[in-house]
Amino acid sequence: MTDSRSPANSLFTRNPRNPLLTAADWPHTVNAVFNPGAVRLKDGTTLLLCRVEDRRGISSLWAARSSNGVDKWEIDPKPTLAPEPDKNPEEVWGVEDPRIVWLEEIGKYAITYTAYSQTGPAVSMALTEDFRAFERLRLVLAPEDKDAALLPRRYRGCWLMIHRPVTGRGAADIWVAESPDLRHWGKHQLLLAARRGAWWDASKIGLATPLIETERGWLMLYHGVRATASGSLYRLGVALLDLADPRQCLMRSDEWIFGPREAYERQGDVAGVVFPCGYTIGDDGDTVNIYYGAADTCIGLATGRISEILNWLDTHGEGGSEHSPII
Ligand code: BMA
Repeated sequence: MTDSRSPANSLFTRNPRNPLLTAADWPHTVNAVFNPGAVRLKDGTTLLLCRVEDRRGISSLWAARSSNGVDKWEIDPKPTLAPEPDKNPEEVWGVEDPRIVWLEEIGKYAITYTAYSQTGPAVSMALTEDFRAFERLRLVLAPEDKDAALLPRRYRGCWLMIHRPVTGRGAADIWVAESPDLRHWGKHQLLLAARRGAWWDASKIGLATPLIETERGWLMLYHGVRATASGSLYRLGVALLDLADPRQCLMRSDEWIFGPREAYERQGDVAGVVFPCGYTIGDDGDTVNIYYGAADTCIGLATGRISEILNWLDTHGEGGSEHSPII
C-alpha cells in the first residue's frame, strides 16, 4: 500500500521490507520484539537495542546491528542488557523501551529505560561505550515514570532529561528535569500536556525518540494516546523546543503525523500501536529514520525529512507556550 497524499501522511514512508525484525529472527524462542532504541555508531553501523519480551512476559534488551540499517541484522546471541533482579530489585519484571543518546562530554552513550518494578514502571539509566559493558546508574526517577531521554549536552551547566511521570490529573504529560551529575534529578517542570476531549493525544502523551537537533530548535517526536472503545490508539505527533532553552515549547502539531495503518501495526499483541524509541540521521543530515515497535509485536522503519517536518509544522503547528493546550 502506498502512502496517501495528505501532507501529514506523506511525512514518513514505511520501508518496503517492514517489518524489519520479528520474534522469528531471534536465536531463542521469544514472544515479541519491539520498541527499539537506535543509534548510528562511529563506523556507520546502525545499532538497535530491541525490547525482547520472553514467553513469561519479562523483557530484556538485545542489540541488533546492520551496516545499512535495513537488513542483514546481526543479533547478539544473548541479552545485551538483561534485568538483574537480584542486584537491582526494581528490574524484577523486566527492562523495556530504551532511548539512547551519545554524551560527547563523557564519551559514553546514555541509555534510559523503563525498569518494571513491583511498585510500577520507573526510569533507570546505564552508560556504555560499546554496548557490551555497562555501568548501571540504576533508578534515576521513581515510579510511575517512563519515556525518558537525555539531551546530548548540558544546558546552563545541568543535564536535562525529558520524562513522563503519571500525575494526579487523570492524564499523563511530558516533563523535563535537571541534574548536575546524571544521578540526582530535580527542578521538574511540565513541558507538554496531553490535550483533552476528542483530541488524538488526549489520554496520555510521552516522548517517542530522543530529541532531534535542527537549526530551528529541538524536534520532539512524541506519542499520543487516544482511548477508544476497542483499546488505546498510539500515534505520533511533533513539537519544537527552543534551541537556547529546551524547557520552552515553541510549536506543537495539531494533527498526528504517523499512526497505525498496515496489518502489522493494526494486529498483534496490542493492536493499533506505533511506538518509536530511536532514530538515526542519514549522511545528508536531513533524512531521519525512525525505528518503531508495531503492535507491541515487531519492529518497523519509517523514513522522513527533517526539513519537510519543519515546513509542515509551520502550517500545522500551534505556536507559543502561551497556548493553552501546551502547558
Ligand atoms: C506503553 C508502553 C509501551 C507499549 C505501549 C503500548 O505504555 O508500555 O511499552 O508499547 O504502552 O502497549
